[in-house]
Amino acid sequence: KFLKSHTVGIVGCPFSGGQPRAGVDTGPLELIESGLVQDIEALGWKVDFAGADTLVSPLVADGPDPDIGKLKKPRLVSNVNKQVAERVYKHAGAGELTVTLGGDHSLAMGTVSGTFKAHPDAALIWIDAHADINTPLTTPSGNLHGCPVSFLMGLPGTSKEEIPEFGWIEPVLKANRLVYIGLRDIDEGERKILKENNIKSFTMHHVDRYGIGKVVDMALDHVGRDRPIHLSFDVDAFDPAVAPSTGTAVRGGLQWREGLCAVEMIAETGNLVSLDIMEINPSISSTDNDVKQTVDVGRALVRAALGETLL
Ligand code: Z70
Ligand code: MN
Ligand code: MN
Ligand code: MN
Repeated sequence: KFLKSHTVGIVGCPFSGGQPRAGVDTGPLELIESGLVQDIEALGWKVDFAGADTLVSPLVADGPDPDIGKLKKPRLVSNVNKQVAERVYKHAGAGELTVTLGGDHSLAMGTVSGTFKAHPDAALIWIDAHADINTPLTTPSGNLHGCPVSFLMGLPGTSKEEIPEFGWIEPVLKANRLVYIGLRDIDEGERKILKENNIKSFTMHHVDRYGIGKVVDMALDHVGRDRPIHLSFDVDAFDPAVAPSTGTAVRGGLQWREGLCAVEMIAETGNLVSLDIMEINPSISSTDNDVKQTVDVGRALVRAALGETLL
């Protein structure tokens, strides 16, 4: 409905600067090397990907980058995301379905900016253990992967006047176009923001209570079933037993089929225009199988998003 060609544009983002743990920058290459491109082609899509050696770069600081208030590596995160926004827009503006491989979740500043530039009426579905809606004023950690949504909404503390370093980010996201699924680790300041802005949030309590199918139906009803969808999926939404190789695993998460069912239902709308797979960290594992399992679930999410069904 909203795509001009049956083509997937892949944006690889080997970036870890939005959080403290090394290794999440190797997530994209692990996904590519696992056979993700072949998976996508086997589902009948063309792939627009410049190659693993041209993942968005350079993802390093090009000068001193002192904290701004509590925010860590602010210029680095901003500069990287500005590049990511341009790359995503290039694909989305050409009518491709964009798949961005992270990298930490601060990258959603760029992916959502790029998607919404091409699809201003889009909705954002955020599947995550965390709300990632801290502002520069509320963040307890200063880690920018906990903040992307506040910048996209233009919440207090994120304006050009208050923090010109992020002035390129337009406040494209309205509260009623955002819905969360899977939340279970929310900071006090975030809780207040979610309530004050009436942001629809399906926590793990709702998943337990209603089941994932009903939750996704309610989420789609809330944002509207006839607009483009950007799905930003943080693999820590899964239970640590399903996706162990991630920086902030929180117990009590989605089971394998619950996460995939959610993505299958979103794919079924035919409205998906952009997908993020974020926070796979191949450096975090306690058994030999942890990385493979986490990469496998990431690949399975992409296939589900592109129309793979069980039958
Ligand atoms: C916390 C913060 C976060 C992911 C951790 C944690 C945020 N709310 N996001 N792991 N993916 O630091 O703002
Ligand atoms: Mn393209
Ligand atoms: Mn996240
Ligand atoms: Mn998270």
